[in-house]
Amino acid sequence: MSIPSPPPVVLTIAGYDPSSGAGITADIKTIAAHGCFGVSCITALTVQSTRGVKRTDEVPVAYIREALAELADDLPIAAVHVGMLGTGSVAGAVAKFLEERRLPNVVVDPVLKSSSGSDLIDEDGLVVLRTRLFPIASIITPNLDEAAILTGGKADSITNLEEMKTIASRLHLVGAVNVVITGGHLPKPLDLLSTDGGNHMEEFPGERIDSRSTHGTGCAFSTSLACQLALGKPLAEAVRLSGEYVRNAIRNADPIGKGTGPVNHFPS
Ligand code: PXL
Repeated sequence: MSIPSPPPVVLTIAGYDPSSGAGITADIKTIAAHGCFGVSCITALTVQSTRGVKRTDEVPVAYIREALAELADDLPIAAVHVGMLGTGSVAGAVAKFLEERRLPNVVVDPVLKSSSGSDLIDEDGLVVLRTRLFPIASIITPNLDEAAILTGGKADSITNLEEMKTIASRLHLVGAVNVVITGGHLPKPLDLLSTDGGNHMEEFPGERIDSRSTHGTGCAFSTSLACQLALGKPLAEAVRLSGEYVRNAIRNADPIGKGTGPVNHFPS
């Protein structure tokens, strides 16, 4: 008889979306759907629904510091997902935690704005993201707009594969070790994985899915990636599986709310 092994513990460090489409409560659903055990640290509060973000509030930095230390002292964390950080002081506390603890499989989703256009990080936070979190991340997962803005460009400026490749190379120069740019909004959806300083690039074709239920796709992709890495999948395979996970979650979503509905992490 084999001894049952406990599921990998995945830590998500992210903001709170009360509607559970994005943020920490959605991440916990993603982690559970992968058979992992989710633990979390809230970085910011938002008031939002499927109709968009109405307000954001800070969480005390001392709370974040202590919550992260308590979890890391107790649990064998197999992967970390970092989402919305809100401010420079929060981002700094998260960076210090990751620099000191050197946890494996750190997936940093550089969340800049909500899909409804609200800023989810301040200018100081952006600096911490680029200078401290990118170098310590196993992989970063910007979408097209985030990738453009993080390299000094403008939203909506990346429209094809060649531009994605150029921007991925620039993200390595900014300090990222591995990069996956998610291109779900391209006419021909596609994710681009860039490793080895940009010397190796791999394309992962997606699929256009006509749906209003796309709230939380970025969180779902990056958290799924953390789970796949925690489960021991090689990076390229983990990226492919995360893309599939998100498409399946969109395809099986029920129409919930008056705006952009949440994806479904538990299709029946
Ligand atoms: O999708 C980005 C995102 C991440 N985290 C939180 C959010 C959002 C978008 O609204 O609210 C908490």
